Amino acid sequence: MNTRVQKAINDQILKEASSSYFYLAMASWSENHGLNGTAKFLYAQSDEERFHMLKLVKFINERGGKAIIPAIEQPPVEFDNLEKVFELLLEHEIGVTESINNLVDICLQEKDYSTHNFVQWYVSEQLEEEASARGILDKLKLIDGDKGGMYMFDRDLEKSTILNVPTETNSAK
Ligand code: OFO
Repeated sequence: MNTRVQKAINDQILKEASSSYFYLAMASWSENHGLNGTAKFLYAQSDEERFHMLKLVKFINERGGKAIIPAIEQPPVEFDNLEKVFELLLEHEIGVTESINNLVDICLQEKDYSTHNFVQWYVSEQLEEEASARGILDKLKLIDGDKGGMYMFDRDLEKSTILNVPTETNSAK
């Protein structure tokens, strides 16, 4: 496997693993603040990021390269409020998009077209994830801390998580 591409994918493994841990910390914080629907959503996001990581690990290994399972920094324990949680999540996803774009660039520079093709899945995934985080943040801004609004928000997020539970056909996500 091209060593520069392999190094860039290994860097991405760390990013996806850190995302998974970051969202796990957010899920746990939400659960401790009575936001059970939000916690369910964030636990599912955390699982999704772990899957993104795993997909990269397998991609490298199946091509005769060597995937590196990285050490992960401890994520925060406390968050100011729920709006802050989703602001951080969006900021984080924007950073992940940048690093996916960088990976695409490296594939093109190295003329590694099969990895380039594989990485396109992450390009579309990032579009979806950023849009979802922006949508949630817009709702939270509208609610502006109103208790009734927060109750409905939490319930709606739980419903959307149940609807998006992976099935046999969409488990490639
Ligand atoms: Fe949302 O970061 Fe993975 O790809």
